[in-house]
Formats: sequence, structure tokens, C-alpha cells
Amino acid sequence: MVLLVTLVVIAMAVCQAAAKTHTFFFETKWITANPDGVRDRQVISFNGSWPLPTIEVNKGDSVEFHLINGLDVSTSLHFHGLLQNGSNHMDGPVAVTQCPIPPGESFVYEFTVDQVGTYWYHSHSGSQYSDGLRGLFIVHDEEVESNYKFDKELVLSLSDWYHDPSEVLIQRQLSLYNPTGAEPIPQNTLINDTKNITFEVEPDTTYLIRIANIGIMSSQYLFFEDHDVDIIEVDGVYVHPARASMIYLAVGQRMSILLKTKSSASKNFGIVHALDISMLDALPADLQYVSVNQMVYDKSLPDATLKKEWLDIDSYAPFDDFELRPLDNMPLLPDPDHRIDVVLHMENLGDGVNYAFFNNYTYVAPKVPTLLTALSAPKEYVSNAKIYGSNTNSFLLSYGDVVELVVNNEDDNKHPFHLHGHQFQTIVRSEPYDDPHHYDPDAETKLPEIPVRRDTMIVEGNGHMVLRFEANNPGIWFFHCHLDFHLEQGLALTLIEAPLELQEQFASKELPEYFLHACKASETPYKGNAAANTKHWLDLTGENVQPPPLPDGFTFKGYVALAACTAIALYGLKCIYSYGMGDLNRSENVAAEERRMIRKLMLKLNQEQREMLSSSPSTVKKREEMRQMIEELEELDKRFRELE
Ligand SMILES: *[C@@H]1O[C@H](CO)[C@@H](O)[C@H](O)[C@H]1NC(C)=O
Ligand SMILES: *[C@@H]1O[C@H](CO)[C@@H](O)[C@H](O)[C@H]1NC(C)=O
Ligand SMILES: *[C@@H]1O[C@H](CO)[C@@H](O)[C@H](O)[C@H]1NC(C)=O
Ligand SMILES: *[C@@H]1O[C@H](CO)[C@@H](O)[C@H](O)[C@H]1NC(C)=O
Ligand SMILES: *[C@@H]1O[C@H](CO)[C@@H](O)[C@H](O)[C@H]1NC(C)=O
Ligand SMILES: *[C@@H]1O[C@H](CO)[C@@H](O)[C@H](O)[C@H]1NC(C)=O
Ligand SMILES: [Cu+2]
Repeated sequence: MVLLVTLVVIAMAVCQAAAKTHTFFFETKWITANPDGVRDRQVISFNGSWPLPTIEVNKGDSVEFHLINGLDVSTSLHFHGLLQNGSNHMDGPVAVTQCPIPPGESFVYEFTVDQVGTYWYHSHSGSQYSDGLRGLFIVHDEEVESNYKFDKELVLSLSDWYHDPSEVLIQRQLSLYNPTGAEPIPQNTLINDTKNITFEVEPDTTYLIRIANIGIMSSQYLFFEDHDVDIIEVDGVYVHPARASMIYLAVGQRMSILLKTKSSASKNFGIVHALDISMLDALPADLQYVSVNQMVYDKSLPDATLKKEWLDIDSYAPFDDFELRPLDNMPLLPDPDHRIDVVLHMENLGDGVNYAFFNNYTYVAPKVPTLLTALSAPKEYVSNAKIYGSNTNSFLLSYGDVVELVVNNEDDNKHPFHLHGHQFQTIVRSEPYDDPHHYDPDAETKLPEIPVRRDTMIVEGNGHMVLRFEANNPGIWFFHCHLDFHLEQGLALTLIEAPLELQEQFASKELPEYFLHACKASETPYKGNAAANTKHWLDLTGENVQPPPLPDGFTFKGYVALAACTAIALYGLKCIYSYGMGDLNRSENVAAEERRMIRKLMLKLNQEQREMLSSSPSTVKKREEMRQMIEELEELDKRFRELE
């Protein structure tokens, strides 16, 4: 009898430790929320609840996430940082690995988690996650966690917050009235999807705090007043503890820290987070870019208050994540078998919109999601990068290759890059510069022996970075700026990793019915090359491509006139490219009407630029561009008046 009981107890213990399947059924729905206490807005809830839940699983567990789309727009879900090894079709980015999930349809994200640490999930459909479709995803593992001593564990999220819906923000960003590509500025910042939180602590206690920046635009600084912390994890990679007084997280990045409380305290302390305002094109006077929350030892003690020096972001000195060393001591990967060099720049195309480019191509989604091109292609074509489209920035990788990805940034902004399907080693990361400094392998003296690994890393303005990883995860993996406005401007490339091996993986398993159903319901072709051609695989006629360039010699003058002309075209009138209006060939009445409208638009644009200039743009270059534009507009206006 005793033996039997013992056996049952052992069996139960084994059972508890065994892998579990976590099943979720959630319906996305618009609801009204007011997380910053300033303005109501529509957010995307799960079954009417928002903020969205933190999902916690153990290493080895499986997830079966049923997503029912109750929105009036299509959606998708990406589990950020999960490698989806063997389950590429569950990765989530629309047009890369799946079709959009249209309103009223559902989808199941099914995968096994073979990783540890702090992750998050978010919509990967346009910039929809700024509407609140994002939450944390934590993977526990006793084995790795036992390397650190802590008493309690909690999560914390940071994000920027906009009062306008993502659709409006993107329209504003990708507009010919925004020729400098200035990003919309957040109205607020949130911590744990709210403001002014209180964290009641016990003395002499070590807290493991998992932090994620789930914003769409701005990096954040975070510190605990008068408390140093130990960084122990970045992006799912546990590291040798590193002492820090302040941390910095770009959008998409995560960190775990250990915070040890004092044995006694005579006051309460601030939990301070601040926007990296150098990423904002202007600093509106009413933007509260530093927020103070309470770390409370005792409610009867005085609260922390904002210190004046905290407003001086230039004096902030956060811990440099490049210095972190993974706990597994994984050494620098050997010299690469394959190197991809990309140059990043931003420029206006013929529609007047400001786009982002890798090697002169801005990413344009293909007609067929790239994974479905790879799975439907005949063997003789699947390894030919051409079939994936000429505007998808597709790069082919062979199985087992050590790959080096070099990003040379010719833009004066910093960009947080995220790679799907891998945790890469960051082996070089330059300082910011005033003018572009490309990576020069010969000038590099020493690479780190044990480089930091993560899935999201910042390249500095006009600087460069070099990432290394092994092509051991067959799949179609997106590499893109996580600053969502830039992603919408086309700052992305596609890795076609080991497509033959990928086809083999899927030879033994069918794509689920709901997966193809999303394609049919959204009228997305799911076979063929990027142009959906299933007969002639190298014929890309009809594929989606970027707009034509601005005509030669076009400057601000040019696209201001173009902006006006295009707007006029919306009124059903014919329009021309050149700004002088000299070669107009139509009745004088029509021309006069057009001139009036053009002047009205120019004055509006001029006014907008003046307002932006007066709210102190961040870089000299931006200021100069705006000033130049105001001048051009005034000159144009003068010419128009002469015509009257
Ligand atoms: C959410 O709603 C769906 C259907 O609308 C339902 O099937 C599901 O059980 C609900 N989930 C939760 C967690 O309430
Ligand atoms: C947070 O605190 C600040 C400063 O005390 C206050 O102005 C603001 O209204 C508070 N916000 C919320 C949402 O409680
Ligand atoms: C933040 O919110 C989560 C729930 O989403 C909660 O578990 C955690 O304790 C909160 N953190 C703090 C510091 O209040
Ligand atoms: C991009 O275009 C510029 C100007 O036409 C050219 O100088 C440069 O070599 C191109 N870059 C790449 C990587 O093709
Ligand atoms: C994916 O799984 C294969 C085999 O199970 C393994 O060899 C490979 O290292 C894994 N790749 C990644 C990126 O974890
Ligand atoms: C200008 O208009 C005239 C008369 O309508 C027409 O004959 C001529 O072809 C037009 N020229 C151009 C360049 O469109
Ligand atoms: Cu960017």
C-alpha cells in the first residue's frame, strides 16, 4: 500500500514536470480604453479585456493559440523572439509567412517552445500593434533560473502611447505632406499599460524583474532611484550578471534584472522611465518624457518626486548591452561562409512619400507570402532568389552556413533591427557619426570572444553593425526595423534560409486547413512566384514594385509641386509633374482653379513645417531640411502669385 502511494506520488511529480499544452481561445475586439488618463481611444482587446494577458509557460511546453478575428480589419500574431524551429508557418508576419486573417476568420498558432526567458507577442499586420494588440510571453526554466538567486518574480512593460489609431498614424507617415519622413510623436508613455504604478517592496528581498519595451517608436531608459540592478537576461539569452545603474531598451528588446532591496529605508524611491528623445523629430512642450513611479518600502514614508536632473537625458549613461556575455559562453562563430552587406538610406520616391531602402530597394510585400512561394516552387527554382520578387530584398542562405549580416546606416537616425528565427551574435556595433561610416573588416582590430546574442539590436545613426548567426533554422525569416513607421516605409529584408530543407520539413506535414483558408478568405494567392505566376517561375510580370523615382533634378520644389498636383488629381483634374505650370494645356479656368488649390496646400504645408520647426527638431540636418522647405514653399508661392 505504502509502495503504491509512493508510486502515485512519483507519477504525479513526473506528470507535473512533463511538457504541457497551453490552449487559448481569444477573440480580438475593439474596446475603449484610457491607459494614460488623458484620452479615451479604441484599443484591440481579447474578449473585451485590455491590457492583454501575460502568457507564462515552461520550456518544452506547447502552445495552441486560437485567434478569432472580431475586428473590422485583418490581423495576425507574431511571437517575438521565438525561433519557430520547424514551424516557420507559425511565425506570423503577413506576406512573409502567412496570409492576413480577415475579419470574422480564425487561425491557430501552434508551436512548441524550446527556449527560455522573456518574449512578447504582437500583431504583425501593418503597424497594428500600436493599437494595443501586444502582451508579454514568459518562458520559465528551473534549470537556468537556478543559476541566479532571487525571492520573487514579476514583469514590467514599457511603451510609447499614441492617441490616434495606427491607420491614421501610418497615413500621416506615408504622406506626400510629410516629405522629410518625420515620424508621428507619441502623446505619452506607459508602464505596465498604465501610468503612476506603485511597486510595494519588502526589505532585503531580491526581485527578478522581466522588462520589455512593447512600444512602436521610442527607446526607453529605466532606472530604480538609488538602487543598482544586475542584468541577467537579454532577449531570451541569459548572461553573466552585469551591474547597472540604468538600462536602455529599444522597442522590441527585453531584459531581466535582479533588484535587491535595502534592509531599511527612510523614504520611498522612484521607478523612472524616460523616452529617448533623440529619436523624436520634435519635442512638444506638453510631452512628459520622464515618468516617476513609486517603489514603496512603507506607505507612511514620503513618495519619490521628480528630480530636476532626471530631465537632462543627455546626462544619462545606461549600461551598454554590447558588453554582456552569455551564460553559456558560446564563442564567436567562425569566419562567415556568406556575407550580406546592406546600405540603409531614406529618400522620396515619385509619389512624394519618404521611403526607407536597403541597397536602393524599399521592401514591397509580394503578392504571394514568401513562405508559400518557397513551398510551392519546383526544386529547380526554389533556390533562385529571383522568384521571391525584385522588391522583397530576398537573400538566399545555404543550410549550415555561418552568415554575417552587415548593416551600414546612411541615415542619421538610430534603428532597432529585429531578426526573426535567430538569436544573432552582435560582433561589431559602431558609435553614431555625423556622416555615414561603413563597416571596414580590415580596420576592425578585435572581435569579442564571447559576443552578446539577442534578437533585436540598435544600429546607430550613420554607423554600422555586424551580426553573425548559423543558418540552422530552415525558413523564411524577416529582418526589419522594429520602429514601426520605418517598417511601413519599407525597411525590411527577407532571408530565404535553406529552402530545400524547408520543403523537406513540410513534405511530411500538410499546411493546416485554417492556414490556407485565411489565404482564400483574404483573396491572397498562395502558390507561385512573387507575382503569383505558377507556370513561368522566372516571369515576374505584374509583381508589386516600388513607385518610380522622382524625375531627375527633383528637389523639395519638385515634390512640393508634385504633392499639390497629386492632391489636385484627386479632384478629378489632370495634372503635370513640373512645378512651373508653364506647360499646362487646358482651359485657363481650370488652371486658375488648380493654382488656388495648390497655393492653399502649400500654405498648409508651410504652416506645418513652421510648427515642427518651432517645437525644436532633434538634428541639425532636420532643422536645415525644414528651413529649406519653408523657403522653397515661399518662393513657389511667389511664382504662383505672379501668375495670377
Ligand atoms: C473568448 O471568446 C471566444 C468566442 O468569442 C470564446 O470561444 C472563448 O472561450 C473566450 N475566451 C475566454 C478566455 O473567455
Ligand atoms: C500620474 O501622476 C501625474 C503627476 O502626479 C499626474 O499629473 C497624472 O494625472 C497621473 N496620471 C494618472 C493616469 O494617474
Ligand atoms: C505589472 O503588471 C503585471 C501584470 O500584467 C503584474 O504582474 C506586475 O506585478 C506589474 N508590475 C509592477 C511593478 O507593478
Ligand atoms: C544605390 O544607388 C546609388 C545612386 O544611384 C549608387 O551610387 C549606389 O551604388 C547604389 N547602391 C547599391 C548598393 O546598389
Ligand atoms: C533547429 O533544430 C535543429 C534540429 O532540431 C537544430 O540542429 C538547430 O540548431 C535548431 N536551430 C536553432 C536556430 O535553434
Ligand atoms: C493641347 O490641347 C490641344 C487642343 O485641345 C490638343 O490638340 C493638343 O494635342 C494638346 N497638347 C498636348 C501636349 O497635350
Ligand atoms: Cu528604423
